[in-house]
Amino acid sequence: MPEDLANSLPANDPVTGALVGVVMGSDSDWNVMSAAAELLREFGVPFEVEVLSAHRTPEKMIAYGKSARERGLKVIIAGAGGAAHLPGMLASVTTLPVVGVPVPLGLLDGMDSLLSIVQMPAGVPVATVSIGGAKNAGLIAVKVLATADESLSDALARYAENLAEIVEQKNEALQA
Ligand code: RP5
Repeated sequence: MPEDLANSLPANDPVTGALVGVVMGSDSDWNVMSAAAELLREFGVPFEVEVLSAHRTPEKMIAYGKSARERGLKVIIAGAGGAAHLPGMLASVTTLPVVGVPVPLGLLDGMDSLLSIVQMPAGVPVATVSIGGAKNAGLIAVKVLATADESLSDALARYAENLAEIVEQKNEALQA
């Protein structure tokens, strides 16, 4: 793992017993992908973080995808920018759900990333979130895990209630 990425990881980032793999094509994607890690940490979901490139480290990427289920992962969140082939290639070698995060780069505002992740052929789905939508990718992973975990389901309900409360507080502030 690149040193600057390692340095920016949460101090209590759990590496063993991970249920979610947060992977990205480059350490330069971390400024976007860290939102997924933060969300998972907020819900207490063990996760791992890895840089894997469909183009620069293709064999490592395939090995990661092929071993993910047997290593205990339940969901993979994959972010990439530009010719963003990482999520789709991982989806092609694992039965786990893959959530794709289009990372915006400098020139095309992330439309290139979005289209190259979302336009998968029938039979090989990637659950694609919005451009830069790593937080929602984390929430989708939590929701998948919550199908078999009542405490996570309760935590998601509290999260939704909190969102509603924030809206009400903003409404009250507008009336003041
Ligand atoms: C993609 O190329 C990565 O996911 C990243 O978004 C983009 C640029 O990578 P770097 O040149 O910054 O390493 O594969």
